[in-house]
Amino acid sequence: MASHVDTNKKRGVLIVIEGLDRSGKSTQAGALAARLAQSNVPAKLIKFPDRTTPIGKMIDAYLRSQSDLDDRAIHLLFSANRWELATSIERTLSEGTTIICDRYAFSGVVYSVSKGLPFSWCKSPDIGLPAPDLALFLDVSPEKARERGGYGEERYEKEEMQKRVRELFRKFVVREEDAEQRGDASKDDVTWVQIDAGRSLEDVKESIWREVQRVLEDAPRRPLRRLWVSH
Ligand code: DGP
Repeated sequence: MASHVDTNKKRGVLIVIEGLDRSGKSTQAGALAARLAQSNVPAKLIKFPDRTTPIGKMIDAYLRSQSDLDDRAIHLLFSANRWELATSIERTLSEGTTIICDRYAFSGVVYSVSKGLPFSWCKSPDIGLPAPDLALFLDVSPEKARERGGYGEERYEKEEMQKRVRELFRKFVVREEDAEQRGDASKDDVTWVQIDAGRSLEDVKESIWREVQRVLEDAPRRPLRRLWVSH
């Protein structure tokens, strides 16, 4: 972590919100940012992919099917887009500001594995990123997503793809819970919470807030970890 940091200051907490398209991720991320502000917790909302950077613009063109790229090449671009912001994420956290991150490396893995790339290959470029203190998986059924107006026009917004993505997100959650129960030292050390995002906006907000209050209490006492690095 950066050397200019005031060591008496409590660090911010890295909260990642993951989920399918139409799960309400971005709405909930915004609502959480507002609630943190009301509670006088300094917080910043970020989103991946960040389509404003040069790499982000290539990703945007790919997602809108304006360009075609090899599956591995686009995977690496999504990862590079996260690495572009890694230093600024660390600095922000060390200055005491909490970050709410709309999608992260787990999206990176599940969307590419859904296309047939190997799981461990997909994880490798993101190894060492700042690890979230809490990862929330907003789970919504394809039926619910359809009720909400279905998917949009972008490349991955197809029901078959979304079903595979959902199963893979669930595997992240279950694998970590199993490892926790076995006391497996090689576990990822990411605290996953699955949230039923098929409920009302208010109910989902309350569930998220409960989890966030807990992590705001606990996480600043321990150093920020690195993603998928054995500790
Ligand atoms: P969003 O802006 O949250 O709607 O995300 C755009 C799309 O990109 C969405 O279908 C999910 C997908 N996506 C997000 N992150 C990644 C990633 O790291 N890798 C891949 N392959 N897809 C991603």
